[in-house]
Amino acid sequence: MSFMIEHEIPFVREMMEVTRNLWEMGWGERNGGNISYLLREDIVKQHMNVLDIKRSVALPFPVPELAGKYFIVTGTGKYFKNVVMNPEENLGVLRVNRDGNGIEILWGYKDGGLPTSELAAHFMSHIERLKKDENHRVIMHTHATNVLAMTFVHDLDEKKITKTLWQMCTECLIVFPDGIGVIPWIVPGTNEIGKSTAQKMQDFRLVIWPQHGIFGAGRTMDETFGLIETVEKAAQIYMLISSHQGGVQQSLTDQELIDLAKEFGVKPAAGVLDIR
Ligand code: 2HA
Ligand code: ZN
Repeated sequence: MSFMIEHEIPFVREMMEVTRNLWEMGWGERNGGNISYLLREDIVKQHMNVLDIKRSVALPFPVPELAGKYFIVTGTGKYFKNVVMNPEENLGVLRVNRDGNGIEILWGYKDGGLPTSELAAHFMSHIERLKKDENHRVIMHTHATNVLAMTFVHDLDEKKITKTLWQMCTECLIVFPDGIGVIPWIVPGTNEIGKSTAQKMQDFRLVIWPQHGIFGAGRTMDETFGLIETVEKAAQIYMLISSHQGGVQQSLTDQELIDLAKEFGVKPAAGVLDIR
């Protein structure tokens, strides 16, 4: 336990905290969910010897755009619940090699483990988000309960789902004015789901995987968690009102959403407010 309290590497501590929070929200059952966090080289060097490569592993998908970049990533098959008790087994720090066709593990995955099975989706999404925002850092995947439930009962058209979510809580439009992307159902852990997710990340910081969960992207752990938390809250309201006997009596109008956007200086994604 003292290890947990005394842990001194700030980015390890951030991962410990966020995995615990995701688990406590009930969105990270068993080994569900995964996180990757792009680290600054100078900060990694303050805490570990980056010349000491513990293991090198080939990547089945080349990512030359990420060559030389450092990440801390949750381990494949590992439980969010357990990260806080044993970060060195459940997390790993790695660097993408010079050719971008493999990773060099520098710390963690102590029992011989490997990074998340969704590494393709994470790395490909980082590439797309970095093109949009040089300060982008975090990709987070979790099995947010009501988002998942909503994908069974709501139209999966991304403009329609965005509009419904904006209508569920007044502040949703301000938090994610760009809206939310939705991919088709695809087998998880594949390069195909990685490519499809990353393609959506060109336009969105949030991507729904139907009947599975959600991906979020952001500059910090708090921002990324907050994005997902806001969508999940909206999805929860949707699920509550959808099953309510009295039905919906009133909702946010398009004019109210437009007024909101104007007041807060955000630009709502095109084509969403036109939906009737
Ligand atoms: O890590 O969530 O999508 C387990 C998963 C795969
Ligand atoms: Zn998943």
